[in-house]
Amino acid sequence: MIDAAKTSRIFVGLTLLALTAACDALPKQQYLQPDDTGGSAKGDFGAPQGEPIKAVLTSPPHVPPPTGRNYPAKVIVDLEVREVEQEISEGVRYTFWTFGGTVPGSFIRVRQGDTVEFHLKNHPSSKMPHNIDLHGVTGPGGGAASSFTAPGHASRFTFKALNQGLYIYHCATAPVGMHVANGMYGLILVEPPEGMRPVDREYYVVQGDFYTVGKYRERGYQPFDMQKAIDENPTYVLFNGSEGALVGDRAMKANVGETVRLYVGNGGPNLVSSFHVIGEIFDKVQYEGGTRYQENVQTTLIPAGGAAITDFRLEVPGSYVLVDHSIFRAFNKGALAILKVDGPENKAIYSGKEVDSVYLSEKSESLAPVEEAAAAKEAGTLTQLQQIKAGAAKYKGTCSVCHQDNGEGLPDVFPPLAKSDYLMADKTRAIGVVLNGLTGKVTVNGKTYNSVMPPMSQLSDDEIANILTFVANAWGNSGPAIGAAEVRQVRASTKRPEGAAH
Ligand code: HEC
Ligand SMILES: [Cu+2]
Repeated sequence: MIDAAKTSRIFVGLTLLALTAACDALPKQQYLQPDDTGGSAKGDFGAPQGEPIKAVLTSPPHVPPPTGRNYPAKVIVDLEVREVEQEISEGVRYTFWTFGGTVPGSFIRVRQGDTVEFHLKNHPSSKMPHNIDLHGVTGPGGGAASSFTAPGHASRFTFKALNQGLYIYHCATAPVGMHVANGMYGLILVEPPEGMRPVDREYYVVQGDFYTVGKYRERGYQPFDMQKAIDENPTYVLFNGSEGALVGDRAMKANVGETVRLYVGNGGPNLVSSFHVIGEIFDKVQYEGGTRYQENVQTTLIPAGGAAITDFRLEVPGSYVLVDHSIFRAFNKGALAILKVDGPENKAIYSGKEVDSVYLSEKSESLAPVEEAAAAKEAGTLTQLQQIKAGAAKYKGTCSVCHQDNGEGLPDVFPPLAKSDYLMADKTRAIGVVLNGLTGKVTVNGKTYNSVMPPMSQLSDDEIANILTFVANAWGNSGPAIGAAEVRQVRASTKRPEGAAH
């Protein structure tokens, strides 16, 4: 008796036999079409020529210059692993494990066909052994096995960069997830033999997800949280390893009329990125870091351990916001960066209003006042003026979307905070409004509103204290400072509506 499984096995076998026969009949060249960029079979241009070249490595967001070569060379890459304590968010310290002292690690740029002699050093102050797996390497482990390096040691391995493209590299030492989560990734570009299409500016951005024991923006030193990492529940989702990496004074810059290329990676360890630039359309995207490009793309998906090359021309000045369009990550976990474009307006293309404060929130401004207030609080010297300044920075984009920049609100919809009798009458009640929201009829300065203010309890006690101190002393208001302890007390003694943050 022949059962169904057996029949299908025989069928598959026969089909494979037929296919194999067909393949054998094809001439070899048909495997690689004339316009084929080749893959590994075409990437070997023979032995390295000339003197060995030391690779130029750059820290993010900078990209090394083009190799400018038309022959394969021996390229020496010197990369040092360092474990460093740095800021992940204002006032939040985290121990990053890095390739070259930065997250992402140094950008490496070589040409297809180059022979890369890779030197990996691990700084003597490191606590952990590390290695490197480059996705651009052809060979088991991508270099990982040959590059295991204990603290204070160095290792060396060599590979030929056979495939062109943009590749992630990362540490692959156990526990691998933890090494990657601590920032151990970067990009290596293997240029096509003819070089990249020329553009005016190139930048280097890598997304990563981070897991801390404390909540988002909880201050002080924060250790890595293994359980959150296993649960894929990040505290932060960031471009270039820090909330402040690419905003304010550190925003990327360009001018109207220029073409910009972003080499974008996703280090993971867990999330995939819906990479988007608010206010721009990618003219070209080499999706997945590969050879072909797609045109006119709004959002490109970048897998964990993957990359993309996005090119676009800038027609209109202003601030363009890079986000992960899984949008809570942008507004509540930090996945936001800014490209600041200068130049003349072009009203025929865009009428000229600046990007919404909703998108930029406090990111467009310097967060210096917020940091200053936090430092003063820690030192026990916080003044009302410092709270007002910090609160002003946070009010923008948080409360101003409804109550407006001038505190006047909008007639019949949003009550005013400027000279509000309701606000100024009772500060405990005002704290409660921010924490728990407000619904139903409320009378402000003789006018009745019947609308809904959502709870804003996702803000920290410090943030609420500073915002309310600002609000109570702006636009003609004058009142006492409100302390974080008072906010904490109201948080503990009142109940938030269901679904609000704790
Ligand atoms: C999404 C819109 C929105 C946001 C954002 C918002 N509010 Fe409100 N707020 C309202 C509305 C609507 C009311 C009136 C609610 C009602 O009618 O019951 C209100 C009422 C108030 C009141 C009491 C009435 C008054 O005018 O004095 C205060 C105080 C207040 N908000 C402060 C804030 C502060 C501070 C923030 C930022 C942390 C903020 N709000 C953010 C919409 C908003
Ligand atoms: Cu490592």
